Amino acid sequence: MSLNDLQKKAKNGTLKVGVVGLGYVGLPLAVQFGKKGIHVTGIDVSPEKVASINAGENYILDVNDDELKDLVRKGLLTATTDYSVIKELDAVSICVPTPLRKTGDPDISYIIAARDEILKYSHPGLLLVLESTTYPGTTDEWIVPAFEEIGLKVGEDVFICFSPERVDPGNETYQTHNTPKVIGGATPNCLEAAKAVYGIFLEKIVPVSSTQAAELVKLLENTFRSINIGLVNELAIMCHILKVDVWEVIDAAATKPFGFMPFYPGPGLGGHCIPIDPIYLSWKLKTLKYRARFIELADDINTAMPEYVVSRITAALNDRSKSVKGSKILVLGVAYKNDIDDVRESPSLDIIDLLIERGAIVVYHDPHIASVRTALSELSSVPLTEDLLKQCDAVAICTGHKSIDYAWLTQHSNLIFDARNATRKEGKHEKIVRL
Ligand code: SAJ
Repeated sequence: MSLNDLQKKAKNGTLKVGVVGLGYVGLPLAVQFGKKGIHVTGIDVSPEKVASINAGENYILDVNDDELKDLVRKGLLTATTDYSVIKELDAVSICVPTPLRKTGDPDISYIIAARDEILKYSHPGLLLVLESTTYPGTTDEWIVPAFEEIGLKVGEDVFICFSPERVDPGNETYQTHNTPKVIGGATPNCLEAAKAVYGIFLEKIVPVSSTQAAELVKLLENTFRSINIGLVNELAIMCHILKVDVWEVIDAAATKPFGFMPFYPGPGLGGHCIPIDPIYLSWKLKTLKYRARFIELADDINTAMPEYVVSRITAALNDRSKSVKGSKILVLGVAYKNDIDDVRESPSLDIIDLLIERGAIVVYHDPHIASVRTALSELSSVPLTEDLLKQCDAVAICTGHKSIDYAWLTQHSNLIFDARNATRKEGKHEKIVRL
């Protein structure tokens, strides 16, 4: 099938699309195609995910339960663990994880595994779009040559692109269909193929000149966040030394209507994007004999924040003639950011272990997370009651969930270390020490 045929199928709605990886990126993407009347097959290694989808049961926050049920009922959305369906598909998007290895190096094994399965069932006319965040060169070095090697000419027989996912879980304003989508093609024809297919549901496509540019766009977006968060985390440390309120300083700076964007200090960097994506970039440059110093410095500062927060909690207890050792400390909030139920890379988990190492009796409460496993403990969320607060020598606010009543918390706590300025409405208070 030629580019022209693919474009025609995209136009007349007879296109058949596949999405590999049915997580917080892949499932919303699949649903967007289905909602436009395109038959979409989800492919995942998890039989549980596949069974859930085929039963019309949703498991992703940003997907509407009834929409998914309706698409499955109409036969527009099906799921399978069997990659051979790709023989029947015109386009496939890869939305698999790209974590770091224990060594701190990029782990693109999920991309390679998906690629190898897709290769088995590839055919002329197939469009392949990699969405997983990865270092510049991944598509050109690991995907394109593999298809050329089996005799499929990229840009003529098959079309290969990179298009970074820009899913912000829980964001009610910007979702998959109305977030501008950057796309870079291995060749101009590849880009045209992806524009035709993604243009079915996307409001805005941002074409760039290469797959490397598209890969780098995403890394810039998240490195920008990591470095600015590192800056304000170091500002918090400097403000403490200067005895200035860092939260007041940032809020006042944020009144500048141009040339400034507020970021806020915290207990460290969590999530599966911001702590990881910049390292993909610095690792790639290291292989090219360049040291990305900004990225490394921000990573040093951000990863040292849990230790810094524990040192501040220790000092606050000490000022009240208490030691961490033997103190009962409530960690309030273990999710990696406010009002979500995700603990991946959460700095709260490091803070729990650092306090345990110093002999504290640690409990946690998080309305969104029933239980957590850290390196040193397995804990369940305890009910947040007046009694509990009375028994705790300190409360460490590590995530500022909106559902908590911070006035009530202040009233009944002995000491609060607030790493998120969640108690801002309480103003200066003898029980509250802030980052
Ligand atoms: N954080 C701070 N201070 C800040 C902002 C964030 O300490 O000023 C911390 C958060 O508490 C969290 C970590 O950084 O632990 C990451 O927070 P995030 O707001 O960047 O949220 P993420 O990790 O969910 O990032 C995602 C990213 N989306 C994609 O990669 C597609 C990111 O690009 C988005 O900008 C971000 O959501 C968003 O804006 O919510």
